[in-house]
Amino acid sequence: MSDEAVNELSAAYVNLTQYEVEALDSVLNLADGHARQDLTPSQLEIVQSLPDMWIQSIGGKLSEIERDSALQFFDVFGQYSHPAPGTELLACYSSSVAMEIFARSLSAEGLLSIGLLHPTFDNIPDILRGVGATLFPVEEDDLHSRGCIDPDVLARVDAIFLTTPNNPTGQVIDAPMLAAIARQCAAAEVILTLDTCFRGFDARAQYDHYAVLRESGCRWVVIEDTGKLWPTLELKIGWLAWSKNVGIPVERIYSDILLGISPVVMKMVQQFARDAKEGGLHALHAGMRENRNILRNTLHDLVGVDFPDPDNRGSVERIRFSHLESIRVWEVLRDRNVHVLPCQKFHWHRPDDGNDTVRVALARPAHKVRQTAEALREVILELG
Ligand code: EGV
Repeated sequence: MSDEAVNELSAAYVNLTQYEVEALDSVLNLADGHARQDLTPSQLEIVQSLPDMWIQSIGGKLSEIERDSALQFFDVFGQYSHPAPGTELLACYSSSVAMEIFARSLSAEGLLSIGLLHPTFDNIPDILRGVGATLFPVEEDDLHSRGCIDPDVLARVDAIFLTTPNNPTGQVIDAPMLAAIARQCAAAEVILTLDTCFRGFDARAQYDHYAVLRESGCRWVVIEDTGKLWPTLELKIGWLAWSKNVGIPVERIYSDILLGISPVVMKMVQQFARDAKEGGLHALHAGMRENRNILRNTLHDLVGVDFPDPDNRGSVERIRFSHLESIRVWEVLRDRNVHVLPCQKFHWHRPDDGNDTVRVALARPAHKVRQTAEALREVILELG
């Protein structure tokens, strides 16, 4: 394909979500990172008890329902320091809504220079730019080889925004590195923001982040998500947590947008988190491992095909081609009603970095991952 044709094809789509929307009605939708695997038997029981949760919620004390839900969720993922004195927590309809509230809170204080991880899912730069922010890339490879933020970036910004585990690479910021970054942010008086939406998939991301953040004394915001984990048909919570000393009006902006989310959803999240603790998390990790193996094993012998994220344990996997344009692979697959994502738009600062990769969602029934992998194999051989 000519450069022109490639640019034309990807310019026809404004963002990654547009590709995802196009895939929603397809049987082989491996585009979006939402959870679409089958319910386990014990999860199905929770779904069947939703009418009871509805009735129990009527007249229930909202603050207690919210506290119990948060405690169960933070506990199962190792965030034992939460809640702690000096911290706040509010529930949003989704993590993107939480990010929007965070972004507007920054802008209310004129804090509009933000260092953002590169690459990462493109609705994050879009939300931040939507409130007028100027973005500075925090290059992921550089971040991990340094073990901290580039001082040149740190000096320019009011806030740092990092996704861990990252989407789509799966890279995790470990505890020593988080401590180093938090100390840097404390010293530079920069707000440290973490998006931990994919935390649940990776035990390496389940050390107690809130203890590290508190220890550092930095000002921080964390966005947690229940939406990527469990197949709950878009019923989910984006938790927005922050340190009381954060210095931006998070609570006021939240109140402009939301009074609160449904107690039914809070109770549902609590039950899915309890189930995760009682074996569901183990099953979730095993399911992702199985699907990742299916994809890798189906394609591993093809010349010019590799997997750039060997350590990724998240619910998405990138595939890289030495000799093919990702947009062409995406297009031919789409014409067969098989949907994945071309990766250009994850690279919000340098889209060409994604010319050779596609992302495949793994939170699907195994047979759909297998059929998609087989279709990918055919397409790669045909185009090659
Ligand atoms: C992924 C899409 C938007 C996002 C999907 C995602 N949400 N656009 N508000 O949830 O990796 O596919 O994160």
